[in-house]
Amino acid sequence: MENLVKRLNVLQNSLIQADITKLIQLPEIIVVGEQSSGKSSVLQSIIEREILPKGQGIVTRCPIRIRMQKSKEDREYAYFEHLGKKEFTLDEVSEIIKKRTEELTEIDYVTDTEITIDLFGPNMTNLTLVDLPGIVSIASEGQPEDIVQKIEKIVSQRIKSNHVLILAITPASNDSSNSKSVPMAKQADPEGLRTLGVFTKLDRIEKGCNPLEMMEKISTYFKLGYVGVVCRDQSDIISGKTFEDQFKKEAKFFSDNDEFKQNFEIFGIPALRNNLENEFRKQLEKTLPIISKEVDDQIKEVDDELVVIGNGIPQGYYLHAYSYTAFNDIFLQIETLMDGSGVTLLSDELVGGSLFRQLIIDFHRAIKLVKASLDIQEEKFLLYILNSGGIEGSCKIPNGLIKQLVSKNLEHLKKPIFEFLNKCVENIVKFIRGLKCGLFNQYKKINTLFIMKFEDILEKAKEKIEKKIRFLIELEGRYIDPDMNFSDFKLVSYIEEKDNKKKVLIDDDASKGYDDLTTQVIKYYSKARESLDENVPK
Ligand SMILES: Nc1nc2c(ncn2[C@@H]2O[C@H](COP(=O)(O)OP(=O)(O)OP(=O)(O)O)[C@@H](O)[C@H]2O)c(=O)[nH]1
Ligand SMILES: [Mg+2]
Repeated sequence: MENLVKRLNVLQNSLIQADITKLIQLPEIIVVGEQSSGKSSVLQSIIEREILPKGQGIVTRCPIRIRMQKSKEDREYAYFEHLGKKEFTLDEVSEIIKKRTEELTEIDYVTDTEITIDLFGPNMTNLTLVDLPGIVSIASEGQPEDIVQKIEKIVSQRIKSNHVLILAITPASNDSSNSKSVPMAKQADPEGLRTLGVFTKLDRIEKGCNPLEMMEKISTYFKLGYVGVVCRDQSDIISGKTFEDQFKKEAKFFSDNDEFKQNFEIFGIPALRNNLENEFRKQLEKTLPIISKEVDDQIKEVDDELVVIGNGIPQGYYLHAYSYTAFNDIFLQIETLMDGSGVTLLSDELVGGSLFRQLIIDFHRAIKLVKASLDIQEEKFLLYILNSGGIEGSCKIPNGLIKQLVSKNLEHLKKPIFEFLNKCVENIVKFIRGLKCGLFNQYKKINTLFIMKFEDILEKAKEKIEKKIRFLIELEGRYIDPDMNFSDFKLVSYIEEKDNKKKVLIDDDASKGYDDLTTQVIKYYSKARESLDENVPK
């Protein structure tokens, strides 16, 4: 047991020095219970040393870890983790805890920052005990509103690890069915496999209550058993009653009571201490190998990470060469993914160059599917020609009309063109984000910055391209080839009917003109579409 505790403390010191106590929780005994239920009194009675501050209200306002160690020297002394190698007498401990508590709780009324004390002495029991602030139901005057939740959080965080033995304190002076420690312990240890029940203040049980019955009622949960104790009350403390006196008084109290006497093994601080030593030893034997494996696993994880991280960035002249090689690696990767030589068997979808090739094929296909439509009624067409001829009249299809209709049709091409642009941009981003290289694995921030910068440039380039697309579409709509043939046609009739209803009569020539227009628009549109299509290489 001594050896185990020594190993445990060495391990704990290493964890504290490496600042990784939160990663690996070591075996310890933690007291849980409501405010003033007697948690500190129980711990102190186990330690048999007057070291914890006493008083009214919330006395314990931060976790206090006490590591007891049997030593060969014939004297007792203490070290505080926050005070380094300085040695203290046990009489000084209580005051130092008080002072440190005040320092730690200057801002927050209660805190999770702990005080760690090492106690050494020839008669010390090898245990690691942690005292916690007491659970409260409401905030009292002068206490912050969120104190209830804060304390609950501190307690639940501390006891959740499977390596912790929970000492669930319930004052027998109150109605035990209202125990606050049991529900808290149940959250962390639902089956009670690592929880020991402690009933305090058995000397304060109201007349007419049957303590044994009351204890048994809630004790089915405690698989490690339960113990009833009597610690010192305020008057005992004021009158300077020693622990020896306390244990004598406690033993007399239990032996004087017929019911308690019959169940002697579950009463008194000595019974609790025996029980705890046993359970703590079992816990150490059980958990130290698991912890050792946890440490090994974490070392392996860190080692693997170190391999990935590699050597640091060189300085001075070599930095240029390093950056050049690193970025060259990235561009080489882009190049090989684009030409297909860098593709591995691992991909289960189109990647790199082949993906962009597919996007291009889809684009050309989509563009060809957008057909021209005339979108003008024959009557309107004739009216337009009549009106555009003015007083002199016209026998030609005006260029303006063709331009208008071609432009209107070209507008429909914007959808597939912009869709293609968006898909390209999306896939370029995906492509860049998926790049793997030593520099990026090693320096996540450089990777993030590279991607951010790249996306920034890409966004600006996309805006420029969008502008250019709009410009090209507009340009195509404006241009009419003077060498293209128009067939002449005669506009014959536009008369009013006898019933005065306006109606356009179309004869053969007029229909021919309309057909001509259709042909011309389709011709111009197809040429314009082709020319736009050619902007994207096949
Ligand atoms: N009569 C009697 N008084 C007790 C017993 N145990 C503790 N007390 C008294 O109850 C009061 C509170 O005890 P503490 O040990 O400070 O209680 P705590 O749970 O640590 O309190 P907080 O840290 O404030 O949550 C003190 O005055 C103790 O002397 C007991 O078994 N019998
Ligand atoms: Mg306390």
